[in-house]
Amino acid sequence: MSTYFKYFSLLLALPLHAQTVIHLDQVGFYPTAPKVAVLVGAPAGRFELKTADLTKTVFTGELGPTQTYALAAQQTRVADFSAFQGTGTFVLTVPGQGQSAPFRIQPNVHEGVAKAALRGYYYQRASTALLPAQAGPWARPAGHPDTQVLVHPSAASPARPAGTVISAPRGWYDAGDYNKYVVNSGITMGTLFALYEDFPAYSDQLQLHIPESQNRLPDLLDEALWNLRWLLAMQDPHDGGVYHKLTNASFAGMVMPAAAQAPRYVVQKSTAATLDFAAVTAQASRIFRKFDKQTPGLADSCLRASQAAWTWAQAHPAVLYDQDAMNKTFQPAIATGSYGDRTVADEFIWAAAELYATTKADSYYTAVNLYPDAQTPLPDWGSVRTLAYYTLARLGNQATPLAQKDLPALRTRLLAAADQLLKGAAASPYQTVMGQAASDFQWGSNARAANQGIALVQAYRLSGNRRYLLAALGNLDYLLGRNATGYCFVTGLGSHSPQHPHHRPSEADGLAAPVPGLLAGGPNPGQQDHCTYASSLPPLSYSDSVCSYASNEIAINWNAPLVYLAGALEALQTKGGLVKGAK
Ligand code: 9MR
Ligand code: 9MR
Repeated sequence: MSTYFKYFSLLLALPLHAQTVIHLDQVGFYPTAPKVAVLVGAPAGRFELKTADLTKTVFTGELGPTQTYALAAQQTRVADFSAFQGTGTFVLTVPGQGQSAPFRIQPNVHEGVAKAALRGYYYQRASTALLPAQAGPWARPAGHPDTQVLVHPSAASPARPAGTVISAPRGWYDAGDYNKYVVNSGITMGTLFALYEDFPAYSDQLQLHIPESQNRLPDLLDEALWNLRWLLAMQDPHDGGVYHKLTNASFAGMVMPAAAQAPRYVVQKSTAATLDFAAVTAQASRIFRKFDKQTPGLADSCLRASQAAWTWAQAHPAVLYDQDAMNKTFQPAIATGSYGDRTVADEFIWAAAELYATTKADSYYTAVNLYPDAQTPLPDWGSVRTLAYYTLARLGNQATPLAQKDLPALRTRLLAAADQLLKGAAASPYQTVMGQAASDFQWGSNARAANQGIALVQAYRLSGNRRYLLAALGNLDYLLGRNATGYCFVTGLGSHSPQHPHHRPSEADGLAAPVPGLLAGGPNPGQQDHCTYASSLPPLSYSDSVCSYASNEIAINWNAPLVYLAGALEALQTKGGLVKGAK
């Protein structure tokens, strides 16, 4: 098709009023939860909620006063239909402005989001074919067996000189690329395991329709096990240290996994990777302990691996991963993602806390200063301290007396952090915690929104105060469409979602629809990819193009907090009054 013709037919395909004028959670709403949509540039007037066939108006209201969202240079108005508590499929119409695509109001409305986002990991599996029975049209041959991985010269040790062949199959591809990074796997697994531990009953019943669905392990743990088995192979059994990543020397082309056959290496061990490994394997040990019959010996081997990693890290407390420096000394040069964390005090805190929670040995609790200052940084791949706090807070009276002494202060700290997030949110143009500060918009901003949501869920769990839960829901609404771009940022969900993520399989598989259940990185004014963007304003700096790895890649550490947030809201919907007297 000529470009001109493509453009012309696109114009014809556009409805008179583009749907994205009405920015709302395109998946839907819980019956007794707040329900708002945001309109950009609309005059004062009425809005109507109609049945999907447009025959019946079930609710009418007045648009709110105009507000200025300075960061996006938008004039906004809110359509608030919280008072409507019926269930079904509806559209929101604003006479003269347009109408939304159909969305649902019902209990369990975000169940499909939690499941799709978890199934996203299945599609990221390395070393296995995806079969049509589970993967549908996205079935594909196996790629990256990773049974013949070379020890890179940077990783050489007496027992494993450069060129030694090791086997480290399975795991999830990190993102749009095909490499496997321990640091980023750390926060990813930590977040998924946190969902499991915070909401075990909910997690146990999740059916994901993955190859292991018929076995006697919860599907969430089956999926996590795919990555855990790989992680365990990233530890050098001779000394307990953990390789920073398993990678190609440079990024593969935009090809399917099976076509990407360049040599694979494990590179230098690092303190950050080793501590993240220690934290995750400690978590895994206590979670899989319950499933000793299904996974014999796993809990024990995870704990041994964790302790060996911890010992290595204590002996090597500052081995940072500096790819540029490494490339000056060793060949081949490595050009893939670096995850080069420069401070590991937080990784020490996280590993110590997880080992403490698993063993209840006070020696781990006192091994490092768990509370070095008053901060509660929002988790990301390079900042994992607050993951420790979530774990310690969860222990409650399961903690030893030593740790229990600190729990009141920890509770105060986590609530204060959540209060900080809440500030100004309710009165803001989009009524969301996310997006009030320009600093919210960085590489992977959507994960920031989801991690804010987790912080708010944690505060709700500690206080029972519904305000926190509603703000967490607001951030989920943000991710699903109530944001300045009007995109539902999860592939395959909603009515206006990313079509061209920077994701090799989605680009190379010849299907129009991208692989489903993947969260795009989101608005990022850094625009490090130098692609074409419609705007450089922080909340609008998003480009749904395969070129845009800085705003439109997907990544395992971004999907995980989405899984947590959607899962937690589903698990809490009746307790938090999102659904009252559910039928
Ligand atoms: O595809 C790569 C993506 O996974 C990374 O996040 C990104 C930043 O490290 O880099 C991408 O690879 C690009 C490379 O950095 C520069 N040349 C173009 C590559 C993408 O097509
Ligand atoms: O998420 C990472 C982001 O914080 C960094 O700024 C960016 C550049 O180093 O890299 C991101 O991680 C990418 C990784 O390096 C390679 N796989 C894709 C990841 C997501 O873009």
